[in-house]
Amino acid sequence: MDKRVAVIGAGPSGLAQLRAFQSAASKGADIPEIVCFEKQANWGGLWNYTWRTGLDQYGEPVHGSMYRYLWSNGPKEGLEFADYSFEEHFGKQIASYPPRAVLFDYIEGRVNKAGVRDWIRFETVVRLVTWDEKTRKFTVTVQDLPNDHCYSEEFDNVIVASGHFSTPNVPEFPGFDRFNGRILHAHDFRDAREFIGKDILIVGTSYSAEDIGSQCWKYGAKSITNCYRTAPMGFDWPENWEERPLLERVDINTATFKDGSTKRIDAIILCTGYKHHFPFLTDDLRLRTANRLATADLYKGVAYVHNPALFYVGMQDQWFTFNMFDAQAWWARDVILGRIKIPADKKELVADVEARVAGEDAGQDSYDAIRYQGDYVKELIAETDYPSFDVDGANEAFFQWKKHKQKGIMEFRNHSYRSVITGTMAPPHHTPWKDALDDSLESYLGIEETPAAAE
Ligand code: FAD
Ligand code: NA7
Repeated sequence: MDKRVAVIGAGPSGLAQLRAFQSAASKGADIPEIVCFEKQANWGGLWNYTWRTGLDQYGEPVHGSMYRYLWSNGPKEGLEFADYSFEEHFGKQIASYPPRAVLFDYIEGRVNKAGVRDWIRFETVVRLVTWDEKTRKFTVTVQDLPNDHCYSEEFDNVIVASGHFSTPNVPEFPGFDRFNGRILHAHDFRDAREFIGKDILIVGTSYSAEDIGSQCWKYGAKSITNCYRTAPMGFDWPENWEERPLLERVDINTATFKDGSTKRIDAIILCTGYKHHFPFLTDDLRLRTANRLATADLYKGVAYVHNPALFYVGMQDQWFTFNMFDAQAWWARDVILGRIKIPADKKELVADVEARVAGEDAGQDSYDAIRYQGDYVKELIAETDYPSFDVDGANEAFFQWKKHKQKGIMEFRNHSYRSVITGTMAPPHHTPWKDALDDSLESYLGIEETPAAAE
């Protein structure tokens, strides 16, 4: 096949795309030339931890938003690859909420096995993508960062897999310029030990707020206060954690909230979400969407309605992650291979998006949202040869997870669930989450360090 396909990003979504094409090739399909551009020096996307914040060694915005001591915030049974189980990777079943390093190892295991590393040009940032209506090709301009060299190449398809939890949404509150403490966004949070003994204010009520607050609590912050714009999280928090209405202003070291109450604080962590940000795409190609399950302008949640030669993988808000990226990547692959036809009439593409938006809006609660995204995964899988798996079973793991969080927000990670890929029950972890201060792979898997390694 003389087609060329560019994949932007080698995080879980981009790697799913590479694995999808490699899987087809291994079954005898004639596949296009695949070139994946990754601005970091290694793959794994957000799971590739960096201590850096701000700008990297080349002056590029640091992609990483993950922090030390991060453990999976949902059960691994909800994200397991259908073609590469945890048991296949680790040689045994492991507990249900692995720390970052363990999940990185798992993500890497599948693509090492597939042998696709050579398809990736690392430390190469995509600067500009343009479309030529006459030639019906994309021109992708990149910068090879170590060699400080820019060049352009032509492609028949572009798959954007650059993630959307990297460019922070940073609101400002009155008095920030006079606050006598640190103000940071979750994107720049790295080590909870920085906040030992401190009174922390967290703005926001979603995953980052819950988890960064829990980290700070676990590693010894004096108190956690989180404030909400819409509604409190409502968990049964430890006694040194409270929820207040939204911040109104800060004065030197005091926060004043919408209900007029005040609190002395040492640091403010803005857990206020992220922006879909694609500075490398021209106006006609750039996805503009809110962070939701039914993204704007993506037919089947993947093909860009204004130019279906362009695909976006992983742009939805996420209950399902790795297995959903797989479902999308297999589907995009099959369009490119000519196995799936996208309707020629744009009205049909737009109608598909509208139906997805209406479907999401009809849901009443997060249980409906999980089912909705599960149904979406099922829909895509049914159209490709991605191994089918028990999506309802994965939904069930999410439902249990939500119940476990309600029961004990600092204990939910001590629970275990059954794999929907191998049917095996996960063992309980050897140490309760709140007491497990070492987040290394060795510690989690119970691997004894050799004396040499420990030195
Ligand atoms: P990313 O992982 O963001 O990867 C995108 C890649 O694109 C990066 O490698 C980046 O360097 C590259 N890139 C970006 N721009 C360019 C460019 N211009 N040129 C070249 N390369 C580029 N999910 C879970 O399932 N479980 C969890 O516990 C979990 N915890 C999370 C915790 C945090 C703090 C965050 C922020 C997210 C978490 N997620 C979690 C969700 C996460 O989004 C997914 O797990 C996954 O990382 C998304 O993969 P991705 O490939 O779409 O994006
Ligand atoms: P989310 O899930 O997008 O949540 C953003 C939160 O920030 C949410 O609670 C918002 O409140 C709040 N927010 C946003 N803007 C403001 C302003 N201006 N003022 C007050 N509050 C605001 O982002 P997360 O970082 O928590 O999670 C993203 C991913 O990272 C997720 O997949 C996890 O796995 C990890 P709202 O409810 O809209 O009032």
